[in-house]
Amino acid sequence: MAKISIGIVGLPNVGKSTLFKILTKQDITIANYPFATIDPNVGVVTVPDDRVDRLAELSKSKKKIPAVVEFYDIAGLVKGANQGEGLGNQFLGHIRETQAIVIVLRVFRDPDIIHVENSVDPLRDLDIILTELVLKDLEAVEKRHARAEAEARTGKKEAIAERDRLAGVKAILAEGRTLAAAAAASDDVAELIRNDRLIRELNLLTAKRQIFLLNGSPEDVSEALRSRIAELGGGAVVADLASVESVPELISKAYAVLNLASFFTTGEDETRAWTIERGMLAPQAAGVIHTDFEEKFIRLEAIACDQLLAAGGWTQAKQKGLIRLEGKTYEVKDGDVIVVRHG
Ligand SMILES: Nc1nc2c(ncn2[C@@H]2O[C@H](COP(=O)(O)OP(=O)(O)OP(=O)(O)O)[C@@H](O)[C@H]2O)c(=O)[nH]1
Ligand SMILES: [Mg+2]
Repeated sequence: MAKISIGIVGLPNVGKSTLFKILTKQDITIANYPFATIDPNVGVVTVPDDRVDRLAELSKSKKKIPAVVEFYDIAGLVKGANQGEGLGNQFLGHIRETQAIVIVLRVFRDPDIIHVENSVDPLRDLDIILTELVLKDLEAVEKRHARAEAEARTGKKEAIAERDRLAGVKAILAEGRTLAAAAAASDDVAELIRNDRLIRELNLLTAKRQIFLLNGSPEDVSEALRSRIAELGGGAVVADLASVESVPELISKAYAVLNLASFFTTGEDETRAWTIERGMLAPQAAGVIHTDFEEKFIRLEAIACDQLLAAGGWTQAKQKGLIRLEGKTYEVKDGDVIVVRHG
C-alpha cells in the first residue's frame, strides 16, 4: 500500500497543532489565537511496533525500518469554509489525498483559551465541521454528476450507470449525511464508496475514514457525543493534549479504522515493517516490497513473528518445519514474516 497519510481537521484553536507536535516532535507554531496555522505542516510519524525491534535483534540487522504514517496539520475550519470563508478552500485541498482524517474536538474547558464560537460545545463543533465537509463534497459530486448527465444523454449504458451512481452519492450528501456514516449503515454504500473507481477518484472528504480526537478529560465527554461518534462510523480517542507526551492509541486506531496490517521482512541487512490492507493476497503484498514481485510472484515462505522469535531463528524454524509455503491465493496475515520467491 502506498504511504498512509492522515489529515488533522477541526475548528481553529482546538489543539490540532498541539496534537501534530506531540506526534511528530516537530517545532511548530502553537498559539492561543485562531488561525495560528496557515501553511500546512507535514510530518512523518513512525508506527510504534516492538515486533520490529525484536526481529531486528534476532537477525542482528544493521538497519531497522518501521512503518510510517504521514500527518497533515492544516488551518482551522470555520462555518462557511466551503465557500472560501476563513482559510477554507485552500486547506481542504491539502487533505484530498489523505486516507483518513482526525477530527479534533475541544472538550477541555479552560476559559483562558479562546473558542471561535465563544463556548465549549463539541457536538455543535462536530456539526459545523461535518457540514463544511459535506458541502464541499456535494459541490464536487454535483459538478461530476452534471457532466455524467450530459454523457448519459448519448444513451450509452455505461454513462447512464455512472450518472445513477453519482446521483446516489449526491442524494446522501444532500440530506446532510457524511458518506462514512452512510457506509456504516449500508453495505451497498460502503461497497460503492470504497471500491467504485469513479467515486474513489473524486477523493471525497466525508468518505474518508474518521478518527475523533476528543481533547480533554474523559469526564468531560458526554454520552451524547459518544453515541453521535458511534453513529458516524469512526473511532474515538480521548486525550488531554495539554498534558500528554504521546498518543499511541491514535496510530493503533488509525490502523484499525483503515483496516491495516503489518508484515515483516528480516535479515542481516535490515528488518522492515510493511503496511498492507487486511485480506491482501500474497502477490499484491509482495508487490508492496517491489512492484516486480507481484508479476513475477512464485510463492512465499512465511511464519508468524512470534513463532519465529520462539524458534530462535529462520534456520531453526525451518528445521522444525514451521516455515509455511504459501501460494497466490494466500491472504497475508498481520505479523507474518515473509520471504518472497519470484522469477
Ligand atoms: N487547557 C488546554 N489548552 C490546550 C489544550 N490543547 C491545546 N491547548 C491550547 O490551545 C491553544 C491552541 O492550540 P493549537 O494547537 O495551536 O490549536 P490549533 O487547532 O492548531 O489552532 P489553529 O492553527 O489556530 O487552527 C494553545 O494555546 C494550546 O496550548 C488542552 O488540552 N488543554
Ligand atoms: Mg494550528
